[in-house]
Parts: sequence; C-alpha cells; structure tokens
Amino acid sequence: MTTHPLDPLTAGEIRQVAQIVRRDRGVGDRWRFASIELKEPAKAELPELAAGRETRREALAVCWNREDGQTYRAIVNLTENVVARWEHLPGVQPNMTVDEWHECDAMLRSHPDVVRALGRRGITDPSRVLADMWAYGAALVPPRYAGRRLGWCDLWHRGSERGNPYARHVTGLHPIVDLNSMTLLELEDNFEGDLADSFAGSGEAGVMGEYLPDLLPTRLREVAPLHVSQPEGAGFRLDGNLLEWQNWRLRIGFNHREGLVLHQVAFADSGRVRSVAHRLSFAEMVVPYRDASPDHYRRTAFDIGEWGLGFMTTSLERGCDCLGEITYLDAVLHDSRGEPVTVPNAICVHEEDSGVLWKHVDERAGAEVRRARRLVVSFHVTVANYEYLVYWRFYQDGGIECEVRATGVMVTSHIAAPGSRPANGTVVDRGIYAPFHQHFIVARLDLDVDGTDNTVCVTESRSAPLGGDDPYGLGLTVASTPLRTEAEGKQDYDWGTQRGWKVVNDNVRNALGAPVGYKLVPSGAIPPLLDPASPVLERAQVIGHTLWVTPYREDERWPCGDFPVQAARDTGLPAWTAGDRPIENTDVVLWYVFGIHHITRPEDWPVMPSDIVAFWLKPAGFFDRNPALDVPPSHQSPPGEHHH
Ligand SMILES: [Cu+2]
Repeated sequence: MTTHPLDPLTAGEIRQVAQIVRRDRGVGDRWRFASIELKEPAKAELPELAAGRETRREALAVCWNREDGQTYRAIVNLTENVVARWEHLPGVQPNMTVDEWHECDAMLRSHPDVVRALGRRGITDPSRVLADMWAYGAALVPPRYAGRRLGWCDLWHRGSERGNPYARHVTGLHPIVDLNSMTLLELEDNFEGDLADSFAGSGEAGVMGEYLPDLLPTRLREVAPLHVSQPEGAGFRLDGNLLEWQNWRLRIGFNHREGLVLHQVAFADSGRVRSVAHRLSFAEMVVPYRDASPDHYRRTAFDIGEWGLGFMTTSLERGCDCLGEITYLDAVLHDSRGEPVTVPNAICVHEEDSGVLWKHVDERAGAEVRRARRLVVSFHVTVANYEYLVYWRFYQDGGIECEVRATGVMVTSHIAAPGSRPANGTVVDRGIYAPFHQHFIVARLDLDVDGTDNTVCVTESRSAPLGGDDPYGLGLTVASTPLRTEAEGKQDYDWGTQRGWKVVNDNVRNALGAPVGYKLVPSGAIPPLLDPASPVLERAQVIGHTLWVTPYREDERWPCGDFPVQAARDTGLPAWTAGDRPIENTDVVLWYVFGIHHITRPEDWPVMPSDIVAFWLKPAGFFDRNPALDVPPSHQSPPGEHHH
C-alpha cells in the first residue's frame, strides 16, 4: 500500500520528526512537544504528489522549552530528513497536553496544602480525588502570573472506588498551577457556605450521581435483543484511507487538533466523479459557562484549540458504539516527548438503515418504495467530564449530514446556601447545580462544488404583496444574492426568511441551465448572547456570526487563532477577514457555527442523554433530478418467514 500525500503521519514518521528536531535544534529533555502532524500539501500541489510525480512528506511540529517558556514551530521535511523551517513564537502558549493534565493531577493530590484543605472538608483519601485542569483566557490571568504557562483546577471526589468523580465537586477550592515548573502557585479556598457540606462527600447527603449499573439504586429495565445483520458483509470498500461506498468516495484523515478530517469528498454521477468538498472538519469548539461565580467564571473551554479533538479521541467498541459490519481505523498521535501513541479503533466506518428514501403508491402500479441507507464515518471524544460524538453521514441522494451528540457528565458545584436557587444554572440534585453554558462548534467546510471556483449565495424567501396580478397574496419568491467580499460573508441565521447559503459553481451548469450547487442548511445555529465587550467574545469572535466565508489559504486553519491558550484576542477569522478580500467565483472556505445552547435540566443528571444537533449539506441543482432513482428495491423476508 503506497502512502497518499493526505495520509496522516505514521508512528515511524512521528518518531522521525521528534528525532530530527532534537538532533538539529537542541531540543532536550526539558522540552515538550505540543503537536506533531502532517503538513498537508497545498491544494495546488496535490495532483502532482498524488500521482507520484513528486515525492515530499512534511510535518508540522510545535514544541516549547519548559526552562524559559519559549515556543517554536518547525516544518520538518521527512523526505530529506531536515528541519526546513524553525520559527520562534514569542508570547505564545501552545496547546495543553495530556501529559500535563496527568502530571498536574498527580502533583496536586499529593501536595500538602491540597491534602490539608481537603482534610478540612472531611476528604482524607487522596486516591479518590481527581484534579481537573483547565486553561486560562488572558483577561483572567492574575497580573502577578503574566507570562507563565498556567492551569487552574477543579477538585473532585469519588464516593467509592469506581464512583463518578464529577458528581462530587469540591466547591470553592481551586489550585492555580505553573505548568512548566509543575508547581502549585496558590490555592484558592473561598467557599462561602458550610464547609462540611461543600462537597457531596457522603451518601447521606442524598446526592445520586452514579451511572454504573452496580452503583444504581434501581434495577435495570428489560430490553429485547435487537441485532443488525449484514450477511454479505459491508457495502463499502476501504483501500488505505480511501473510502468508496455506492456513488460516494472520500479520504479519511486525522490529526491531534481536528480529530477526523474528510478529504476529497466526491460523488460519481453516471461514471463522472464530481467533487463536492475538498476538506471537511471541525476547526474550533468554544464552550463558555455562563456563570460568573468563583467556581465557574474562568470556565471557557476551547476543546479544539486548547486540548485537541484528536488527543481526546477514545476507542470505540463493537456492538456498543456502532452496530453492524464495522470497520475501524486506528489513530496515531503522540505524547509530549514526541513518542507515538496509538488510539485503537478511533474511527468507525459503517452503514446504517435510514428509513424510507422515497415512496409512491399508484392506483395501478402499486407501491414503489426504497429504503434509505447511509454511510457513517464517526469518532468519539472525551474531554474530561463531557463527550462529543461526531458523525458524518453520506446519503444516497447526495446529502451529507453532520451530527454531533453531546453526552457525559455536566459540570456542577454546590449552591452557597441551602435551598437557594442559582440565577445562572439549574439545581440537578440535592444542593448542587449545573451552570448554563453553550457549546459552539465551528465546522470548516472547504467545499469545491465541481471544481474550486465557487460563489456563496445567501438565499432568502420573500412573500409577494397582496394585489395586482396576485390578488390572493400567494407569491413566494427566493432572492439569491451572491456574497462578494468577506464583509458580506459574515452571515447570521434568520428564521423569518428561512435564510440559507448555497455554494454554486457559476462555471458549470446543470441540464436545466442553472449553475450547479450545494446548499448549507443552517440547523443547530445558536446566538452568542454575549456583551460585545466580553473577553470571551474578544477571544472567539467567530461565534458572533453563524457563517463566515473566506478565500482558501493554506495556512488559515484555526478560526480563533493558532494558539488560543491564554490568548487575549482572536487572531483567526477577524484578522484574516479584516482585509475584506473578494470571495466571489474563487476557492471559498465556509466556517459554519452551530452547537448546543445548554439550559441544564435535572434529566441531564447524573449522565446526560445525548443532546443532538446537526446540519446538512444538500445538493441544490447539483444533479439534474433525484440522484437516487437507481437505488434498487430491497427484498428482505422477516426472520422465520419462508416464501415458496
Ligand atoms: Cu452542555
């Protein structure tokens, strides 16, 4: 199997990158690697590289020296075994690492000050304590610690060996840690309620925060078995990272930050392979907690820019996470020493039944019905207490659905006074509440509809005024307005006009004479509801609009900037779009902001039933008619029934 230029780095290549940087740049034991990933070739270079007429594998690595806190970014040429570029990045904090999270947890659990503070609350077994480390935004860093690499922490306590730590918040106790020296800088200890009651330390408190069957006070209900059977195997083919299913073909990619990446998504239309998207991924996730109390005011997570969906990816299990004929792909990441780490079964590929695709009952011809099937490419991430399950689904009619399920355990803390009702959250168990928060996800959609030169049009429905040749006021028109520059490309959701965005290629016409297009159907859009002066919005201006459109640039990847950790302002989309570049009939990238406005409920406790959001990319004049007319009828006898 030959390597495709978009294939993620192998374990060997990751090791080679670390070795080259150590050898040529004096990167020693006191350094950490924040990230090592494939440097994807620019779009224009891909054809030559893919055809093998050129060979070049490059990697991007970010590392820093813990002694002086200085950060460097390297481009490593693996083909020539050299550092091609070495860039010092003063004033920048790289992404958080899993190693720091674990080292911080271990350090705090054995720190005498922490042990003493826990003891005052009746917590004496440090093996049942969990320190969860979060990153800062610049505006919240105490001035005396400016310039340091910082983490602030929550402490949690398990009620039993396998108990849920996130059910028992040690409210009002927050260590602040220098991550480079891995030392405790200070221990905030400021709970204003009754200290003995400041964590749900005992069953007597009446809190039920467990979800393991043996820790539940109730018996499990009875459920009849349900099996998915594909006796002839799966209907897709995976050749290396190239995935082919019915008319769809795409390449699977993966990196530490975006997790799953879909490359070169195309649809074979009567034998003609037509491009739909060059690259689809999640580029940022911003989760502001909307509660200014001491426990929560710092809690704004950038799960992609700070932690990385790839680094947070967890292994999937057959029969639980996915049903049917499953093919799994492993993901190869690395630790902060630059040693490769494999996540087995990180990406799932499988087919699902999806109800009725189309149907009609004719008086003479009878019923004609087709079942829909979809190809699902998915991965799951666990970011401490929360999980995000990401599903990209490809349908037989040319539709692409991107669904996210949020589940896991909500962040909670104790109410200050018994019986009080918090203004910014919901009481979910005895004496504890879950603050309101929002999950903004930024999908980076590099669509190439029948080629690179595309235009995004905003489409809006309008009603005609009553009168003239429309005496009944029935007329409904659709205004389709091309977005010409980046300023026009900043778009907001509008239910009143059923606003949507159509990506058209004016250079290619369908059989009906209209430009071919794909429509971004804006569901799951949520408003920021933040004061324009709020530091959260300053760091994440992307969430101020539902859609941004930019011309493709190889190095414009991260909408809130390359390094959001401890950042003061957003150096991504607002900086790029400041020049108001033209976006008409060119290679456009769409940044779609959607997510979950999470007004917490008691039913979300102690583990959340999946909250589901999705958006769609649907062909709109891309095909000349329903592209799923050729789907054959399915004949399936119910088990036990025999036809003669
Ligand atoms: Cu939530």
